[in-house]
Amino acid sequence: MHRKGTTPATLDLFAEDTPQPQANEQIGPRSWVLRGFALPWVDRLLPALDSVLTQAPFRQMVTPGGHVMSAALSSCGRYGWITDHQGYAYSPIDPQTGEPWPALPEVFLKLAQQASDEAGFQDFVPDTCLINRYIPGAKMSLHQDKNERGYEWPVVSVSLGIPAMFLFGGHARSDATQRVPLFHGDVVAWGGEDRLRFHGVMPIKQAEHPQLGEQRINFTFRKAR
Ligand code: MD3
Ligand code: FE
Repeated sequence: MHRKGTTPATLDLFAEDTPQPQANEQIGPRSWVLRGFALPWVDRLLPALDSVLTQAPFRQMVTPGGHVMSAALSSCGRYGWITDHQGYAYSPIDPQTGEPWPALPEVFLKLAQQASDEAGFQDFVPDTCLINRYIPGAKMSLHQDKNERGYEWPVVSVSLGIPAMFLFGGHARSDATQRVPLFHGDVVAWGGEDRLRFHGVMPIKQAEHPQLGEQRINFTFRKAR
């Protein structure tokens, strides 16, 4: 390996042992995958997540149609996303504890803001973070995020743990979907004309992550109100 001394014939910027900054991947006009963006944050995210889950444990919720969601959910921030036989809603109170949701940890907020800046959405101040936990076999059917009061703010999603195949559709449920693999540390941010695109998560394949074990955890930051 040519490191010092004479002038190299070719720069070794792309040597195998040189970690490459990963290019942001554009998956829609205003939708970006920021590969590995959350990796430097993980060691601060996990203790904050533990604290949130102590106050608001994961639970499985029922959809208005009477189906039990395969992902287990919790929330933090001023509002939490809930579903029951009555419908989907944002609530300032966790119905399971009768208490307000845990505050949005500072490290969650800072990560969401840095990621939204990177994707071209300035001044995003989320007031809710939905936390989804997938075990192998769990999925999320194609849907739109439309329980928020307005759609002028982006959505930022952080993937941790075992991989998922994300489905990115169009504005009609029947539109073709792109499949986007999401790995530990990847962040997806989308807004503007892409804000109401259909999306979902294919059934999670069995795998084990060294830090998180047999699970995938996703944070979804939104402005509900
Ligand atoms: C939409 N959760 O909770 S959003 C949800 O992996 C939800 O748990 C997903 O959808 C999950 O409502 C993460 C990921 C996402 C990524 C890119 C999109 C949704 C998108 C682009 C356009 C529209
Ligand atoms: Fe969604």
